[in-house]
Amino acid sequence: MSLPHYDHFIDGEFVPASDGAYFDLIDPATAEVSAKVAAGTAEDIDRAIRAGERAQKEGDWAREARVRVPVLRRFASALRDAVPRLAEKESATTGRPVREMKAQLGRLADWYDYFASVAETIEGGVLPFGPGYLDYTLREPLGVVALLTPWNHPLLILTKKLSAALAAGNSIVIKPSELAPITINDLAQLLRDAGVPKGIVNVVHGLGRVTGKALAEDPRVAKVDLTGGTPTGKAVAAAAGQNLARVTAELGGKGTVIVFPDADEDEAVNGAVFASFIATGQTCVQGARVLVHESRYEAFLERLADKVSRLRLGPPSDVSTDIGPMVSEGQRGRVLDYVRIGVEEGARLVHGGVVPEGAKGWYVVPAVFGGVRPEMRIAREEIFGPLVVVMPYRDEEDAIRIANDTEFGLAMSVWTRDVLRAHRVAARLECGIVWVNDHHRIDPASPWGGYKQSGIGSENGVDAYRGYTRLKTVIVRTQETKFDWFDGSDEVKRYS
Ligand code: TXE
Repeated sequence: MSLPHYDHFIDGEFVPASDGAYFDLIDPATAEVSAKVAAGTAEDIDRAIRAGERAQKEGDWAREARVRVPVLRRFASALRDAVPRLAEKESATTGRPVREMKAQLGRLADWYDYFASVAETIEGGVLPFGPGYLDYTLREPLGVVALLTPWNHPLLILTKKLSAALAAGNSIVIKPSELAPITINDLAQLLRDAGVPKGIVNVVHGLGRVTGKALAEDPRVAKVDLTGGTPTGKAVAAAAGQNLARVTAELGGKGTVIVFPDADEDEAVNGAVFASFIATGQTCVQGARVLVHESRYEAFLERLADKVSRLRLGPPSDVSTDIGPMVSEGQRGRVLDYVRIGVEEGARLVHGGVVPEGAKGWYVVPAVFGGVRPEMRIAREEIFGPLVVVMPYRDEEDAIRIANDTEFGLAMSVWTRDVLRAHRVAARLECGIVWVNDHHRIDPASPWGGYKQSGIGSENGVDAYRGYTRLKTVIVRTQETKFDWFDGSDEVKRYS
C-alpha cells in the first residue's frame, strides 16, 4: 500500500522539498510508518521567505485590515465545518484520544473570529505633541514572521500564533513539529480556499535542527514565535537576537495544583486528575505537582490514585479512551526514566509507571508518586508525560513557597471555597496563568504566557495582536509660520 505524502505549502502551492526527500511519520498507536512528509532544506525556507516578502508588497492585504477581516471570518466558518475531520486526523498523528481532540478543536475557529474583530476595531493614537503639531501613530505588520510549533497541540498552538499574525497583516512561514505536521497542510488548504493571498501563509516541514534553525537564523524574519522546550527556546531566541528579531516563546512548565483543606474534595480530586492527565500529560500547563494539606494528604493520595487506576488506556480513535499512547518512543522513554529516577530518589510509586503488557505503540500506564519531597528531580524537572507527584504542605505560606520553588512559571491552579484565600494566593504565585477551582481553560481574549524559564511574551488577547505590529509615529507640522534654522541669525530657536 502506498503511503500518503505531505508536501510543503509555499506561495499558494503544495510543493516537494528542493531535493525531493521525505521523512517518515510514525503512528504512535502502532509504531508503524503512517505517512511521508517533505524533509525541508534551507533552500525551501529561502523560497518561503521570498514568497512572504513578495506578498507583503502585492495588493492591499498587508495594508488594509478591511481586506483581511472578511477572509478571516470566512476561514473561521470553513474551519468549524472541518473540525470533525481534523480532530480524527490530529488524534491519529499525536495519539491523543479523539474525544479530547474534538473538544479542543471545537474552539479553534473562535481565535480567527476574535482576531478579525481586533483588527476591525483596534484604534490608533493621537498624542499630545504640543501646539502647532498633530502627532498620530500607525500600526503596521512586521513583515515576514516565523512560527515554530510543537507536536502536543499542533493546530491549537499554531492557531494561537497564526490568528494574531494573520489578522495583523504579516506574511508567515510555519515550521510545524516533525512529529505532528500533517493537519497543518489541511489548514493551509482551507486558508487558500477562504481567499488568503498566495505567499501570505507558507508551511515548510522538516527537522528543527535543519528547517527550524534556518528559519530562526534568517535576517529577513522580523519575529520568531515558538512553543517548545526551554533549551530550544533559548537557542531560537539567541539566533533571533543576532538579527534583532522579536521573540515570543512559550516554553516548559512544571505546573502545580494547590488543594486547600476547604476545597470540595471530590471536585479537587477530579480536577487534579484532569490537570495531570489530559493529553496523556503532554501539555506545558500540566498539573504535574499536586500539593495537599498534610491533614488530608494520605486520604487524598489514595483517592487520586484510585481515580487514575480507573482511566481507560486504549487506541486514540476509540471514544471511550482516556489515555492514548505517548507521541513518540523518545517521550515514553523519558517518562520511564523519570519513574526510575523517582524510585531511586526514595519516592513511593503508588500507581502505574509501566508499559502495559503487549502494547505495540508508545503506551505507558499513568504514574502517581507519593512521599515526594520538593527537592527531588521528579518534583522539579519537566517530564511532559503521564506522571504526577503528590506532596504535603503545612500551611498556606508553605504551599506558596513550594509552588514557587521551581525554575518554571507557566500555570498553576488553586482549589478552595474561600474567596479571600483564592485571590490572596493567586496574587502571590509566580506564574503567568492561575486558575481557581479549574485547570486548562483557555480563551482567545485571555493572555497566555510564562514567567521565569517558561518563556517570554504572551499569546492571546489584544497585546498578542500588538506584538505582531510595529508602531510608526507621524509628526505633522500644522502651523503656517515659516521655519529656517539656517537663516543666518544668531537667535536660539526651538529645534526639538
Ligand atoms: O520540542 P522542541 P520536542 C518540551 C517537553 C518535551 C521537550 C522536547 O519537555 O519533552 O520540550 O520536545 C523546533 N531551531 N515541550 O523535542 O525540540 C522543532 O522542530 C529552530 C514543551 O518536540 O522544543 C519544533 O517545531 N527550531 C512544549 C519546535 O521547535 C527548532 C511543547 C519545538 O520543538 C530547533 C513541546 C532549533 N534549533 C515540547 N530545535 C510546550 N511548551 O507546550 C527544534 N526546533
